[in-house]
Amino acid sequence: MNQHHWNDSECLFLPASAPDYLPLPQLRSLQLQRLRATVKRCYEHVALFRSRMEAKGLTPADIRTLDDIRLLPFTEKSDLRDTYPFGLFASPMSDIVRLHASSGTTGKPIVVAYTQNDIDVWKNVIQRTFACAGVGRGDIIQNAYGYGLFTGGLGVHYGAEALGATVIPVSGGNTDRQIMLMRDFGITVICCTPSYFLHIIDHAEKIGVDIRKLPLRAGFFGAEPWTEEMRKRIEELAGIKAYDIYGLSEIIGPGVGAESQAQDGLHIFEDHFFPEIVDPKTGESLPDGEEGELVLSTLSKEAMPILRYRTHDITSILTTPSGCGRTIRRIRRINRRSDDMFIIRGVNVFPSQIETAILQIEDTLPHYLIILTRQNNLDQITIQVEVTEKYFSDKVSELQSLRQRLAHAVEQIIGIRAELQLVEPRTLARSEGKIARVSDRRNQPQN
Ligand code: DLL
Repeated sequence: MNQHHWNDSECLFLPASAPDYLPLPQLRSLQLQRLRATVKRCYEHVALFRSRMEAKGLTPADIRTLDDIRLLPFTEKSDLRDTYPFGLFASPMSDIVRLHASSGTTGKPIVVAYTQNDIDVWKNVIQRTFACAGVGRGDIIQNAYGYGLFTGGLGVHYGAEALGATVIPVSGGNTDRQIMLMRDFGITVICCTPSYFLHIIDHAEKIGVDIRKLPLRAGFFGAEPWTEEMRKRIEELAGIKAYDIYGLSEIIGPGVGAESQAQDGLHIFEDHFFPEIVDPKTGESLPDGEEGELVLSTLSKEAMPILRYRTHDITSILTTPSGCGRTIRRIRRINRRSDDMFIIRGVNVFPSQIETAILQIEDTLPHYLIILTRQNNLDQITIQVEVTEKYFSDKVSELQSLRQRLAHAVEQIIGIRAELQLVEPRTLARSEGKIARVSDRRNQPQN
């Protein structure tokens, strides 16, 4: 192997995906060089990072190896809130070309910033996301992620254009129009949340459009957790390949990681984002292969570099090489967050476990809602699931038996009995963006 050293200016002359295949020593040396520059930038330009490092007696010169990243303090979502709006910026506003913000369910949103270089990196990682799945020039991409302050729409948009594909900036919502465009424009690739795509599939069927007969061949689904069982359902129902795309605003937006055609985990574009796994309780670093919380550091961000960001997303770094030959590391599909978990009668439950259980049973539709209530001081869990039409015309006994099979499948996975309510198709609320799968009514007054 030649000992050529990677250098940023060469990006311009190489295919966008070249860093995906770097020999590991080169990748690690590039990461170290960029980590050291990032730490220096944080220390010199961001008061919060400097004071945290000083409190630990650290200066940028203490980061000598990649493992030294563990010496650095963590960054939490609350740090972004506490420094609202611009307190973590490491560039003057005159160098910042774009701001995005999270919707923020409570109080102020989280604000994130980009220089032109940051936007170029974002384009690069989205190009690599699409390239991972064999999508490129000639593809017609319907981008149904929300445009606006959310990073999904514009983030995917510019990368798709840079790829040379045709982009339809439709944004989320107006499902009739989504389906019309898909058919009339010969869309080959769709990007949206998995829950919104389920709604599109369902609505298409209702208005008599067979998605399976359209040129659509791939979808890039992310921004919310979804399971392997959901992937199977989507691929079968729509006759496409369903790829997982991961990202978060604090790090860049979509494009932190993506699946390749091997569909064997998400490649982290680790020349720009350094992944670690830590024990969510103790913050202790865990070795590759072990499950824990994903912690990410940006390696090339200028406007808002972040050190060791606690994502709360639970995964592990995969240790076997990918079938696609990329050398950058992969993480397992993220189907839960440490703060998604709810506790029912002392048992820890994640919504994804319930999704896995109910989708194993044929005749369920991939639309469900988990409702938590409290009766006489005892927590109850009710799962509403849509099931195919035929159950509502057939004998009641069949509905009963399906209900029992579902209750059993759920109990097998979560260890406690849930109340199953089978409902007719299209009765549960649909989402055009991120869906809320759990309705926690435990603190509501009982009637
Ligand atoms: O959701 C960015 C994005 C847009 C990703 C479009 C993919 C596609 P945030 O709104 O900041 O950013 O939400 C980030 O969403 O920490 C995860 O908990 C969750 N998430 C994102 N992608 C996935 C995925 C965008 N593929 C938070 N699987 C993250 C599971 C995901 N969870």
